[in-house]
Amino acid sequence: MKIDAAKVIVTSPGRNFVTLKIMTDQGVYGIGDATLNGRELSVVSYLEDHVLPCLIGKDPRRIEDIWQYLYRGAYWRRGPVTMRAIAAVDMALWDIKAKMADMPLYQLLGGRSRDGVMVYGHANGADIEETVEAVGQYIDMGYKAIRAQTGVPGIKDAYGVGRGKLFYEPADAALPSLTGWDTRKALNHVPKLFDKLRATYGFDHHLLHDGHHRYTPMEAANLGKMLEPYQLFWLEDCTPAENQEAFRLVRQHTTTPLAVGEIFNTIWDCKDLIQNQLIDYIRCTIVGAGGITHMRRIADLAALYQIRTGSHGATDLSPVTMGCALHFDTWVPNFGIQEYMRHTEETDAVFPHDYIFRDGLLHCGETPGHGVDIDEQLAARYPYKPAYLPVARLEDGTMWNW
Ligand code: GCO
Ligand code: MG
Repeated sequence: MKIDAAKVIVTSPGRNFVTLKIMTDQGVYGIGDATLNGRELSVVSYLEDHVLPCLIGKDPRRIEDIWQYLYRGAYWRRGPVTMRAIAAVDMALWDIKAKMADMPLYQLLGGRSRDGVMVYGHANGADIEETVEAVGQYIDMGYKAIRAQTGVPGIKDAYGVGRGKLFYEPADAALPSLTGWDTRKALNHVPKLFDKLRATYGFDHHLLHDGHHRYTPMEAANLGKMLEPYQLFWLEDCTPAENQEAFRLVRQHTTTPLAVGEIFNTIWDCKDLIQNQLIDYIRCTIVGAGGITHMRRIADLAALYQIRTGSHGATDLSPVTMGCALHFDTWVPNFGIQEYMRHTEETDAVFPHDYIFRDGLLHCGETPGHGVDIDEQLAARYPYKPAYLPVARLEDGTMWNW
């Protein structure tokens, strides 16, 4: 069996997606996601110019060997572009293998560990009142877990405030738009949101919050402490993780569970945080961290320390990644939670899929493969549109972490 053709499809049904399709001489094909929000075309080039020529003629059943070939063989290891390209190939090859086995992907991974996948949705609002209302809507829809973000008085476009009720799409302009940040104001305001949420809805639902890399370690520790009475499921990306020792400082001061990993690319980014038990949830995802093959290694390492998974699932991860993630989540023993930001109807139409939301859980389907396809004709109707993530500056103009 041989890979006889492969192509990269760029489409923008409301937002940009980069998709890899690998074809074989036996007529079976596989689909992978290679989307890197705001830097999409770099992965297109990496795949088209440097990966696809090496794939033609290879046996698609040798998933592990192809992974190692692309990782070790590049010499230049790791990084978001390389690892997304590898992830896309890996997803497509697992799709092919599962189709050939005539099984849904989770069966090949080891079978079902749970009935469905607990997801969290994004509730946000311009102020506390709006966010409280948005959380109520998710509760009414059956969600068991909800991430809550709110606008902060005095901060221009604080992180996490979307434009629609169910959708939050930060990559919103042809050049990066300017947002503001002020830690003092946020620290004054965020605990009030959770106070109000618990007073309104009680403690039956899981609540989450994303710090989006904005706080210094000591500020993050302070926030974690202030949030303790509200029993969060997790506080996410409370401080940047380049210096992983930063999490030790946060950890020493708070029992609020910590989650990190959406911008990590390999197990090496996770290793020290996991082995030193500085986090509770590892949030890498299939597209960001080298595909299913590599995510299994990360999850297994985390399991040794009772750390659970919490896959990133923002709208910039295409339905292809969501499909793969749900098969992974259905199998992985140390599953924690899956982020679920709904895609628009246009996106869902371009990527026909068999996963469904029911009673607060997402369920992967039983179609052989990962269960997500691409409608190429429809995709062609939505050409690429440059779209950047925002940048953030402090009040005095200093650049900050968006
Ligand atoms: C999340 C994330 C996203 C990112 C986005 C960037 O937790 O969902 O922080 O909203 O900002 O994926 O492309
Ligand atoms: Mg996040």
